[in-house]
Amino acid sequence: MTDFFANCPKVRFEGPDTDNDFAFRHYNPDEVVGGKTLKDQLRFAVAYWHSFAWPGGDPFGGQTFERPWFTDDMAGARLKADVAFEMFEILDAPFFCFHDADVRPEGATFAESEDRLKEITDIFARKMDETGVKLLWGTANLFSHRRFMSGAATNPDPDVYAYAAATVKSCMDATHALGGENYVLWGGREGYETLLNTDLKRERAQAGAFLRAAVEYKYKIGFQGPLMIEPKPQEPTKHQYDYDVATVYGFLKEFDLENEVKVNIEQGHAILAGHSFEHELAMATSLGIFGSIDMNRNDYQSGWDTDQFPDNPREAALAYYEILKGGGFKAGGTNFDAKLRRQSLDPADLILSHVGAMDVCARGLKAAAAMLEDGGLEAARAERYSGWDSSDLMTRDFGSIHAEVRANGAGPGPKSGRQERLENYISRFV
Ligand code: XUL
Ligand code: CO
Repeated sequence: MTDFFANCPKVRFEGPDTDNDFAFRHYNPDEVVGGKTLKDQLRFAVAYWHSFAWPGGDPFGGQTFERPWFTDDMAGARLKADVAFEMFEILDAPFFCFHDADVRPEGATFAESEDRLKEITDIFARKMDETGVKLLWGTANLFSHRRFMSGAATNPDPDVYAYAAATVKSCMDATHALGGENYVLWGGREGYETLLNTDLKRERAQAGAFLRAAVEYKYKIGFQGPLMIEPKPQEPTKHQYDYDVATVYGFLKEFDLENEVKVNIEQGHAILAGHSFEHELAMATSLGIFGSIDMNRNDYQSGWDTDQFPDNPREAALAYYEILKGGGFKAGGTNFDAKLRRQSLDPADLILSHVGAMDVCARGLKAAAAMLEDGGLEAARAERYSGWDSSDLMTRDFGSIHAEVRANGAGPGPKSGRQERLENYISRFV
């Protein structure tokens, strides 16, 4: 045991009336909602990078957090792993997610970096065995190191493509060895700063070839989980190729990968793309590529990716509504790709941020399940489109339609979309 969380008791469900900060008010992992326990519906994961590797910087200032493991050596990496698993146990978090660069210091060579990753993932394997915590997904950090400044798969230099491919192979191996349930590819710097120096067509072809090689490697090693792309429109680059769900789907279609790769959708990225989270979720479920979520919001005023813990039950309800309507999570889950505010220095802040987020998600999921069971939204939708149930228009040509419309006189009368009525309906459940 480390003493990092010495003042943080284990968090348990105590119900809405408790005044204990270190308690869940709404997340009772054993409560059955929509046919499954909340633990199995929500499948919470802690993100290693923001909770344990992020130093607290922003564009105007550097590190604010002082963590005893910020030593950039393997002793620090081992201490970080100890503290991380202590936090998973305090929260009873069923899953975690990590990038290679979160868990080990960079080595002097590729081989040294890979050996260090292996040493830490061996420690993870033992700790996962002892605690029952599982890996929701693994991923590679192909964006922080300066070698990736002009992209990874889409780099103009083929040697960087090779380094990125070897890195993804090592991270897929690590994820597979740990029984990870998914593997994520977020195209950190797969985009451009200026079109003036960019060959769009070539870069997209490189990204397609890279993704195909990842899919082939998945089959080669017998990895069962989905590969997932995480869409994001911009930041760090001015334009990212994986802009949003619809763009990713077009990309997958172009390279014949739409049946092989799913999406990990982040609320903050949806907002950056000018969408709502539920729009991106509905798009993915309707296209059959929904995989998992990163449940972290952005600030609606600041216009950049602030990665904040969710605090809005209504937004959570609308998101989980789309997820449950689509059949719920399969291999995916709810990852908190969220970081503390840089003034939140205390170890307790790390715990309480997750406690609040887990409660907000539980409230959202319960409201979503109740709305689905009630069926009010689906009934209203079915009623709105009911004219199509008996219509053959989509199989007919313009000539016959035109003749019929001419013979029918005045034409159709508009009907209310009833938006406010539906918004009031949501408010009944949240
Ligand atoms: C960046 C982001 C990443 C991915 C994993 O905005 O969301 O942390 O989730 O690389
Ligand atoms: Co994310």
